[in-house]
Amino acid sequence: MEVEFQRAKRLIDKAERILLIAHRKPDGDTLGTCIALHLALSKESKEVQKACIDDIPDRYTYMTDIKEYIKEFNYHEYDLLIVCDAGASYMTDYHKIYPDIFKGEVPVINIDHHASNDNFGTVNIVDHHAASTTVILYRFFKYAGYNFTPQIATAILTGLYNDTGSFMHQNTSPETLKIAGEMTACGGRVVDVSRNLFKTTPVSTLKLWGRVLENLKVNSEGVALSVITKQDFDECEAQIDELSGAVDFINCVPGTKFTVLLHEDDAGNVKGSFRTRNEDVDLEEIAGKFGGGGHKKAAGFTIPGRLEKDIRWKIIPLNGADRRHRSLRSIDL
Ligand SMILES: [Mn+2]
Repeated sequence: MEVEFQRAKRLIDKAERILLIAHRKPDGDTLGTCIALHLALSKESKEVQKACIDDIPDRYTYMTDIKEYIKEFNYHEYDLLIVCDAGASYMTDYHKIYPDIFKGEVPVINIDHHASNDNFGTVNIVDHHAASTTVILYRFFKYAGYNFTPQIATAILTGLYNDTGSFMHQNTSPETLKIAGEMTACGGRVVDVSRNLFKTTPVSTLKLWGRVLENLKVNSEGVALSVITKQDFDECEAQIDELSGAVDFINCVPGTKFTVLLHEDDAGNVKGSFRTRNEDVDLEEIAGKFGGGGHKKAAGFTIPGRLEKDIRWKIIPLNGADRRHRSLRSIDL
């Protein structure tokens, strides 16, 4: 990592105009990384801008300069691009409007922690084991000698909180807690972060999650199942993305093998999300039977079709779906 830090620092020192790029559908980690870099590099007398193809969610407005993101730009006007927390170059979505953006005409620093990262940068500061991209950024700041102001500390905490699920996921380690302590000592605002990331929820989302709880059943095989239909979304006036996190929330019933949340989407699909806390269950294999995939402890699938309540919930595949999908007719959950 030391060599990459050295190369990245050299690119930064040489550059006068720097563009920081967040990934599409921005989260606390990509935004926290961009903001901490923006604040630090501005102090180094660099001209810095931030870009994101999607709107920045309101919940992040407690961070400094959060609204100052541009959507379009001419990348040739910059001497350096820094891509933050993007698991692959296409995750920024900018390849769609600027096909050659990451081909190296303008040097790219790729700072990230996803296992999927394809090292698309001129310099790649990638650590698959880091809990968040802001953890890597913290180490880089130490290397580069940048100060942790209260605003920078809050931005680094935001990435940490976001990617560890407020220090509840498996990736919570002595290092993440140590960094969180140090950032708090530097004036980082823990309460602002936790309140905005985890304790701010619109009525539509609360109603939708109410449906998830109401529909939750544990079947005779020890599977916790809940279901959200298109009608539920309409009645709660909620969007699909408001369901994110709900499956983790209900994956808490003692004695269950695993948890499934099924929902219909706008495009006529049924989507399933699996979670388990059970060491003996391999969800990648189970989701595979539905034509999906993922990891051992978290997996999912998408099938064209709709949900129908019989004695139990069934997935009714669309006519014309392939044999594998049709064979699901017999599988109820
Ligand atoms: Mn991340």
